[in-house]
Formats: sequence, structure tokens, C-alpha cells
Amino acid sequence: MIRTVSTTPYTDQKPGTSGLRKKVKVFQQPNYAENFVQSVFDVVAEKAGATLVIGGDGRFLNREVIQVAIRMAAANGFGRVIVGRGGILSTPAASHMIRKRGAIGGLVLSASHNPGGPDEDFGIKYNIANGGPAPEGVTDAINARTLEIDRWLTVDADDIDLDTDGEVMVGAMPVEVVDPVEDYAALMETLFDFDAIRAAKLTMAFDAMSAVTGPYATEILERRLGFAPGTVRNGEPLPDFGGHHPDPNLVHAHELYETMMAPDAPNFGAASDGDGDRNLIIGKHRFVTPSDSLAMLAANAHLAPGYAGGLKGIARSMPTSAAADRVAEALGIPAYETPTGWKFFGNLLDAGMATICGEESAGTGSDHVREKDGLWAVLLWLNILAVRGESVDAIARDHWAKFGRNYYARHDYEGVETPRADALMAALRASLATLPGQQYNDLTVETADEFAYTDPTDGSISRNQGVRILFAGGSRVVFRLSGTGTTGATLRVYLERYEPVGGDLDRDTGEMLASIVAAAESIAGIGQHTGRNAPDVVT
Ligand code: VG1
Ligand code: CO
Repeated sequence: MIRTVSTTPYTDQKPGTSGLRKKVKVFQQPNYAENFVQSVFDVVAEKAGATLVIGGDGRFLNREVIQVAIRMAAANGFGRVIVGRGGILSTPAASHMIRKRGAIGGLVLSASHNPGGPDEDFGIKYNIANGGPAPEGVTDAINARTLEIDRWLTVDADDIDLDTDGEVMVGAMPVEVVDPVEDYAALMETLFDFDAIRAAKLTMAFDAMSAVTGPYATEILERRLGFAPGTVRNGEPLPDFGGHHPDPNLVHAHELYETMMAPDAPNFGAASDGDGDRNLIIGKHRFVTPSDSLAMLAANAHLAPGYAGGLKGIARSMPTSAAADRVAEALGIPAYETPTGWKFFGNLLDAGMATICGEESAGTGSDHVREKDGLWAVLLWLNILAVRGESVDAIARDHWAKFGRNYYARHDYEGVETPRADALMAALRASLATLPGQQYNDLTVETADEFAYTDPTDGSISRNQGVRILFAGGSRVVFRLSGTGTTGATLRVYLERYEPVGGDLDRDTGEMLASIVAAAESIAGIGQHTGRNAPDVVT
């Protein structure tokens, strides 16, 4: 029954910040997806008889790769596969499913915030038994395996019906097709006060960006919380996301932004990304940066039942603003600074060292799963709004008055020729020692280094995680290259300026960051290296 198919390695299957992401056409090469899936299975030591969760964000190729992966799982000796109906599982729902069902891990088929469709992106990510993204040790082992693979295993079986709940056999292995929303929605009901949210009679707009959160948001927001029909926009997951770029930022979710800035805006606006792990938060007439959202959620989390006992710690990725650190300090709990990517939070969450984590890229989450979770952040905000009875704008102003304000923006230069981006980073690294003490208008460089992280739970070290230039007074600029793109290189420039309590707390972000933008240009020579005089995306 088990068939061995011989193959040869591809040399470009190194997972990035969040799994393997490539153009669909790359995945359509013979054996390409199979090689990667088999490499994953080859490094999962105790797969015999174990349960594997499979689901994806519904993008082009999702169903095809799921059918292939199910047959391969059967051939590789897994005991059971659980798959979301329609091939759908948001990333946080997959994380919860792995934990709830005691699975050994899961395949999450998504390229997250990257566009989908025949000419766009696809991706495969492996999550481990704690429900979180495979840590670097595991992704390195998978990559090593992709470079020597010479066969993959499958069984001869028909495609299963992905659209009907229930159990079918594939070879000797049962496959269970389950409701992708039910368990996740039930988990949310344990964390948040749905009655209080319902009673607050708030109005909201949620943009699912034709991606995976549509069914989740419709069930939770409209059916269980009673928000008006139509609250969820673009609620049907489409293989090409309706041609949109499912990245919830001010550029790609500009319609939501316009709704929220209109005179008759609802109380609360939010959007999520391709696979449902990101969130964009916009209150009526008030955009909240993801870094601020993390800080405000942490400061108010005790108002929701799931966090009434307080937080153990707060973790943020290095490029995320230090706003959350000030909250941790006020709460008397530890603050952790990790490299970019959710895989670095898993150990802190498992060890009970952190309860809430976040990234500047619109990712926030907690120890309820081991992934960032877009709808979780939306529900925590709603719970806070319901309890405080104040607007997002009022809560933000109150927060800044107490903690000061970290003005923040990220400038992305996309599709830069890789050698040029590498040259920029190399020159920057070479100049680090000469930067301390240098003046750029009103800014003086205090320290300049390349971020390295030592995991406090297992001592593993991750180097080369971004160049950071810290100025006197708490302002800084961070440079790093994206690890999720599929075309050329994306340079990310993270800009932050701290304005203390009693300072200028109500100014325009662009104005407040202008001198740091100028310093970033002088320090890194962005124009000269990339040939660009402005970023493609400002968030
Ligand atoms: C980006 C973000 C990072 C996030 C990652 C995955 O990575 O910066 O914060 O964890 O995407 O998010 P990079 O290497 O491109 O900067 V998701 O929602 O695309 O899984
Ligand atoms: Co995502």
C-alpha cells in the first residue's frame, strides 16, 4: 500500500520567519511540496500513531496540498489526521486544535499576509506539539533534510471529501473533517465576558479581507455577540483574497481606515490577515499602532475574565516599540525582548514567564494558544471597551498621559534587488563601531549593535536579528531584512521616538519622526543603496 517515490532535493527550501513561502508556481514544480512535507515528517521523531492537524487559510493550492499531505501522513505512519472543513483552519485555531487534541504537531498551509492566487504566494509551516511554530532547531533540521531527501512516501487513495464533517479512512489511517470554528469560538468564550460585550451595544466594522477570519468573525461577532449583520466585511475566504493583499495595515486596509475616520464611524474597527493571526485596531477617529495596542491591552487585560488574575510577564519582538516595557515596569512584572517571529515566544509562554506577547507587525496574543491571534486581540479590546465604557481614543490618551507615548512607524522598501539590500546591511554592520557619539541634528547615538537573543529557558542563541541604533532619550531606528517575502528583498526600517509624560503627546506621528527618518537615511544611505527615495509602505 505504501508507495515510495524517488526525488531529488531542491536547494531553496529553507523556512523563513514563518515557514516556507514561495510563489505558487514554485510549489507547482514536480515533488516540490512533497519534498518539503516529507522533510518535515522525517524530522518528527515520534509520529507513529500520533495525531497530526492540517489546515490552511484557503488560498490557491490549499486543497490540493492538503490532499497530498493527508496521503503522505498515512504513508508515514501517523495515527490520525484532523483537518478543518473546506481545508480551513486559521493559524490560531490550528494552534488551539493541536493543543486541545494532543496532536504531535500540525501543518499550516498559508503565506499569511502575502497575496494569494495562481501567480502569488503559497506557504507551508510546521507547528509543534505545544501548538506553536517550530523553533529554529527544528526548522534548521527540516532545512538540512530538504537538502538530502531522495524519496517521499504516499499511499494510493482517492482525495477525501473535505466539505463534509466526519471520519474517513485513508489507507489505514482515519481522517477526521471537523468544524474549523467551533472549538476556537468556545475557547474565546472562556476568556472574555461575552455578556458584557453584548450589553455595551457597541458598533463595529471588521474587515476579514476575503481571507480566513471571515467564518470565525461572522460566528463570533455577528452570531454570538449580536453585532449587526454586515459588521463583517469581505467575510468569505477566496482563493485569491479577491485580488486584495490580505495585510491589515493602513495601506492595504485603507477602506476600513476611511470608514473609521468618517463622521459617522462606528465605535470600533478591526481587520485581520490571510491566516487570521494579525489584527489592525482603529477606534473611531483613532488609529492605534500595533505596538501601542500591545501596551494598552497589557495594561487593561485584567478587565477580561481570562486575565483577571494578572499577567506573569510581557514579551515583545525587538523592533516593537518599548511602550509595553513601561506597562510591565508599572505592573512590576518582567518584560522580554525577542527576535522577530512568533516562534521565539513559545518557550516563554510554555515556561509561564510571559502571558501576553506582541509584535509591531500587528501581531498580539497570549498563553491561550502558541500563535498570535487576530480575533483574540479584537475581543480583548471589545471586552476592555465594554468594561471601561470609554472610547478607544479616550483610552489611548489616558494611556499616554500615564506612560508617555512611543511615536512609531515602519517604512518598508519592497522588492529591492537582493545584492543591493545585502550591501546596505553589510555597510551598516561595518559602521556600527563608529556610530556611538555621532550627532544627527537633535539626535545623538548612544549605542549601535546587531541584536542577538539568548533564550532564557534553553540558552539557545539567535544572532543577526537586526541592526539597532539607539539615541539618547529613548529614540531609535532598527534595520532588518524581511524573512517572509518571495520577490527580491524587503528592507524594513523601524522608527521610534519616546515622548515622556507631560511632553508632546498629541502630535502627528510623521512630524515627530521626521528627524529620525533623516538620521536613518544618513546612517544607512537607503537612497544610494536601494535607488529609492521613498518607502513603498508606511505603517
Ligand atoms: C513579518 C513580521 C513579523 C511576523 C512575520 C510573520 O516577518 O515582521 O513580525 O512575525 O511576518 O507574520 P518579516 O521577516 O517579513 O519581517 V504572518 O502574519 O505573515 O505569519
Ligand atoms: Co499571518
